[in-house]
Formats: sequence, C-alpha cells, structure tokens
Amino acid sequence: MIDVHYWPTPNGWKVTIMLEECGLDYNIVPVDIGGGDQFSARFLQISPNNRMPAIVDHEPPGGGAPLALFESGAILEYLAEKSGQFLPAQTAEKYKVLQWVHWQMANLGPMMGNANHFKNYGKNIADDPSQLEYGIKRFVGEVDRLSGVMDAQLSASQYLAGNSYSIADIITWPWAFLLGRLIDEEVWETFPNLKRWVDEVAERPAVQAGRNAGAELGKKELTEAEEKARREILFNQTNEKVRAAREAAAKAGA
Ligand SMILES: N[C@@H](CCC(=O)N[C@@H](CS)C(=O)NCC(=O)O)C(=O)O
Repeated sequence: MIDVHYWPTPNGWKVTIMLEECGLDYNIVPVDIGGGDQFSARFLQISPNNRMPAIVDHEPPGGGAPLALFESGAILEYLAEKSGQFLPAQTAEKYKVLQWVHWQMANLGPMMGNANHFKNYGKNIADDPSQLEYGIKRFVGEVDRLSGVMDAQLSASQYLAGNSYSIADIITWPWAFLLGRLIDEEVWETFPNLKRWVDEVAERPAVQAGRNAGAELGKKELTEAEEKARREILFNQTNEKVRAAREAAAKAGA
C-alpha cells in the first residue's frame, strides 16, 4: 500500500492520476495546507520543504523499510519505475520523457502557480492593487510563452514527449487544463494543439479518477476570518515562521 500525503490541488492530482493510471493501491492521508498540516513534525520528516504531495511506499521494490518521497517529479519517476509504465526503458526515449518532466517542474508549475497567486490571491493580500501589476505581467506573460512551447510540441506529436502517453503528460496535464480558468477561455483559440491534447487526456478514466480523488477535502465553506487565517499560513512564510512551526510541532509531538 502507498500512503499519499495529499490535498486536492494540481500538484496533488499529478500523483493520484499516476497511481490510478498504474493501477496501484493507495491511501490518502489529508494534508490541509491552509490549516497548517504541512508543518507537523510527522509530515516534515517525509517532506522537509513543507509542501505536499509526498508518498510513503510500504512495499518498495526489493523489500526493506518503507520509502518516503517528496517532490511530484521524483514521485512520478519512482512510480513509473516501480510499475514499469509510462517511462520508456530505452535511454534516448527515457530522457525525451524526463526532459519534459523537468520542464514542467521548473517552468509551467512555478509560473502558473505565481500567475495564479498574483491574479487571484494577491488582491486579498496586497495593500495596494498596483503592487500586483508587474507580477501579473511577468507571470501571465511566462504562462503565455510556455503555452506556446507546449502548443508547438503538440503540433508535431500526439503527446508531449512523442507518440506515447507518458509521465510527461501526467505531470503537465493537471496544470495545463487550468489555463482557460487562469487566463480566459479564449486562450484555447491561440493554442489549438494544446487544447486537442488537454481534451484527449481529460477523457482517460484514470485522469478523471485521480482528479476527483479526495475532492470533498477542499469543499468546506469558510468564513472570512477562516479564509484570512489560511492565507496567512499559505502566503506569509519565512524561515523564522517555518522554524517556529517546526519547533512547536515537535514539542507538541505532532
Ligand atoms: N515542486 C513541488 C511543489 C509542491 C507545492 O507547491 N505544493 C503546494 C500545494 S500545490 C503546497 O504544499 N503548499 C503548502 C505551503 O505553501 O505551505 C511538487 O511538485 O511537489
């Protein structure tokens, strides 16, 4: 059994989609990131960067102690290796896939995350809305550029890393399908190849199951005060605060 330390967000969906695609059994361990679960001593032992997703595989290949992993890219590579699926064995083909996996981790994920932050969350945080303008321009601009990179690639091949569905698609789709919501639905007219791929991947039963995993977790109605407290936890992290949370959690034995 694999424990998935998880909250229903694009980075979380990457892992549940992969587990569904591979047909591996898993158990969701909720990490309420707005409530501060990512600072519990137990979670920080698995994921020292206080971010989910993370996994603990109680039956790693070859036996031995349970294997804990954080960072969705490493998790997908591990599950691909464990299941022998979605990552070719042959060197050239394998690295064709891995370059796109690393591309997503270093580019699309962080840029879309920051674009979303400035466009959608920033207005509740910044004292003056004009503080947001440069952030929006920079990160929405990067998302636009990266969408063009994917569109060009998908004009030449069915999937991101060639003509086979792979972990490059599994890791990229949970962000890419949100482009319309982040920018506006007209964005798809500019990137028709990307749209074709987003729609095709969305049809996969495992993608639908992984995307719906733990959906109920994020659905609680919140008061304005609760929303504010969650924003404070998520968007006001410094080394000092993280260290204090670590120490408090360790003292409480959490
Ligand atoms: N590079 C990491 C990013 C993970 C990440 O940013 N997770 C967010 C939710 S999508 C999180 O756990 N946030 C908690 C926090 O900001 O404290 C990965 O791909 O695993």
